[in-house]
Amino acid sequence: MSETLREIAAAMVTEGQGILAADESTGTIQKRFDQIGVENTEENRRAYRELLFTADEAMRDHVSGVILFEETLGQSTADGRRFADVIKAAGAVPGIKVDKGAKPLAGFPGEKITEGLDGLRERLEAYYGQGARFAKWRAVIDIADGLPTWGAIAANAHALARYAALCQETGIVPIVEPEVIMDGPSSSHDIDRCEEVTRLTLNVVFDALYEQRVDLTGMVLKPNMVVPGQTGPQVSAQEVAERTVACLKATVPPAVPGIAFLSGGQSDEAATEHLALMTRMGGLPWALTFSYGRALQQAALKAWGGRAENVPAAQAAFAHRARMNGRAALGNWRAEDEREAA
Ligand code: 5MM
Repeated sequence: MSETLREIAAAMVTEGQGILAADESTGTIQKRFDQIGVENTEENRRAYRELLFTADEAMRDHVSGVILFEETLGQSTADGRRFADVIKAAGAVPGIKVDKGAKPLAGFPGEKITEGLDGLRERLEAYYGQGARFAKWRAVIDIADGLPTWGAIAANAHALARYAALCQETGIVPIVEPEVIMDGPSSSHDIDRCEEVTRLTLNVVFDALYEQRVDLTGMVLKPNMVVPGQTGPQVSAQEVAERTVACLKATVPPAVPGIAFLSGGQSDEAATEHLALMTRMGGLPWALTFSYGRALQQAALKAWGGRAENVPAAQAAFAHRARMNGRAALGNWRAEDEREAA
């Protein structure tokens, strides 16, 4: 029996579990490897991803899905097991980043458009054949003086909606990720500005999804939280949680089964605490969980440092963050839990 979009989406937001965003493109993983002095070779990328996907406790108990980069979907463990099969065996859903990255938007200085729609139908069919059951497309919305413009938001929303419709046609659940950036070139904005831009962006995105006939019950939203810019005036974790939930309630239809947040450059612990405070509020129409890249991987990358003998320590660091975020998704996380041995 083939899985329906609703079944896949429900599995992606299984209670107490979340999504590992391991879909760094070759350029982004370069930046991560530079921080730990590891050469960005295909074999090092493969070995690092193997470390994550074979971390038993984290994968089995706390990870509902993994977003892969195209190269990674075609890779295997050192002993020859395809990564998509390893992820499935752990009870998680394999997914694939299908956008081709954010490029300068013609006519809109300082703004970007995410590309990758040409040939997407054929690529999705091939990814399905390789085992992917969900996909991800990220739109980048920067805040700066006079930005974003409505034109750039609308162009990105249209692309997100066209991508989502193509995914659903192929039996693949789209993760729709409109990211209002907190750590871009100009990051001194306050939380009010982030809230205003996030609300506008989500409204325009859901309009576009409706226009393109996307089935909201067969998708997952991956938004930013409502936070101040990295160098802007900071606020309490409780305020971030309350304003994020208020913003989502005002913009995200209850038909959407789940919301899986990106971490966006927040510290590991802040990303966990914000999620815990939101889930603890309760009474929300959608499941809330994480789809973190940096906030799940930073500690593991550092512990690994590119050395085979550090794999157990790196897997323990990943398991710790996955456990903390799993608890946060249930609303059970407490700050003192962070002291548990990794
Ligand atoms: C893991 O990073 C993803 C890939 O980024 P590039 O396409 O720029 O290489 C990224 O899309 C990620 O899935 C989201 O931004 C969420 O990651 P964070 O680190 O913000 O939680």
